[in-house]
Amino acid sequence: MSDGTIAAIATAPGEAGIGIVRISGEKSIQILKKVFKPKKNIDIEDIPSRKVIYGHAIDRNGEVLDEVLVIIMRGPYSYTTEDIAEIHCHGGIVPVRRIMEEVLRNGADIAGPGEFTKRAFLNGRIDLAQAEAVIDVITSKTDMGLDAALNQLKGELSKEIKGIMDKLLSMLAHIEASIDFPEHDVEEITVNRLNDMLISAGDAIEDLLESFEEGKIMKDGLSTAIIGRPNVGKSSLLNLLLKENRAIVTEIPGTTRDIIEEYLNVGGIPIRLIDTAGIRESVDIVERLGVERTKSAIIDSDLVILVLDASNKLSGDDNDIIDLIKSKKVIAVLNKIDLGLDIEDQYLYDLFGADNVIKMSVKNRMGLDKLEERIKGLVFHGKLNVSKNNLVTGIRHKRLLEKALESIKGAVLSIENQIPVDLISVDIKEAWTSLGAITGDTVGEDIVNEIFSKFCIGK
Ligand SMILES: Nc1nc2c(ncn2[C@@H]2O[C@H](COP(=O)(O)OP(=O)(O)OP(=O)(O)O)[C@@H](O)[C@H]2O)c(=O)[nH]1
Ligand SMILES: [Mg+2]
Repeated sequence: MSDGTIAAIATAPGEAGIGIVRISGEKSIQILKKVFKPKKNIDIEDIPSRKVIYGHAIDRNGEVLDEVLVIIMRGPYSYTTEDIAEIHCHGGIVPVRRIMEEVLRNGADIAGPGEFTKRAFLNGRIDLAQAEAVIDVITSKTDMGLDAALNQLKGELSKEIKGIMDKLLSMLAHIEASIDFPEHDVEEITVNRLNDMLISAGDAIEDLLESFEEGKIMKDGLSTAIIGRPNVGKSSLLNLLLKENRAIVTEIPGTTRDIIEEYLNVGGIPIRLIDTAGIRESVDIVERLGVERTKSAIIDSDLVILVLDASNKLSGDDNDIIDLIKSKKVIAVLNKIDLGLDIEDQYLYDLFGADNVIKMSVKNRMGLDKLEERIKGLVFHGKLNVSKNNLVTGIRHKRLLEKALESIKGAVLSIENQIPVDLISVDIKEAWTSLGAITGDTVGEDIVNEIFSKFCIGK
């Protein structure tokens, strides 16, 4: 059990319909008694769990701070498994702050980031993968990302991981038995059986690992950078894809100075679309910094849309940019085709593949369908495997799965080399420990703290 009673403003700062101050811990109801005066003459101790009560938040002199609704959720049937009290007031910065101050004055400590969820984990209500899913739900940028996070929150990923862990444990039990009864026959059977079980556990882990590429895109969107030299129509293309005038477009080269980022959905694929500053040698300091950001955006991107001016020959700047994106997945858009075709299109077909070169006129909305089709085609070979239940979306989970797989492969190799079975158990135990770090069974306090430090306050 965690100690102390914590409080936080659980809603985002700003003006809104309601704001919520949340209190969790032993003293929650005691503190509520001090800061809440119900309209009806009822004892706060008698308020049933999860019933909404109307009244006023008050300070120590009985002065009204705001008109509020209050809910008590008694442990263990609450988010943290502790007694929780929530005060719902008007959603302005001042009312929420006033009530929070009064709650702190009456003995609550300010909650750290994610401390409510951390308590839910430490008190055993959810495991670590589920706790991590909470932050993924809150920060989800796409519908698919939210669905994957909700699935993980339900415990589906944990169930699968725990299934593999149980298999590993039963292997360890087999090995124990073979050590206790070391007759030759027992050993033979155990080794064969062990080998099969290890391969099946390895396959299950590989399946999960394979889902990561997809899972990451679902969660973060396919990171797509629109790049090119100034004035070729990058921002115009962003606006066309978004169907709104998000970015400033002018005929002056060097219009976009900073990264512009928006989420959109292309044929079911979540995309994080990034418009960048046109790349060229420049003496302007602001423009030069913009170009630096463009270069980092290229490095971080999953896909690059290179925009070129179809009505002119490739310039030195174009060729420099082509050099920059050699190792990337690229779609080349030959824009301004309404002004004619003078660019070396054959050379570009050879360079990027004919399928990846698309002639467009953003001005006349020509070629958009083809571009969208191509984006779809490049991702998961055009078909999304959304039916799959468990997607691995977190890099922490991916690394641990890789580690577990490595240990299992080590064990299989040891069997092949006829290494004594009790030594093989070391690898199996390691695999079990790596998987356990996903669910939180085998994870240290420092890692737990690091995970929750990324949460927002009040969750
Ligand atoms: N004729 C023609 N003009 C276009 C087309 N697409 C964009 N333009 C024009 O090209 C100019 C530059 O467009 P932007 O979208 O601002 O170009 P950009 O690549 O973002 O430029 P920077 O931000 O300076 O790097 C504007 O005047 C657009 O109207 C097109 O398909 N045909
Ligand atoms: Mg621009």
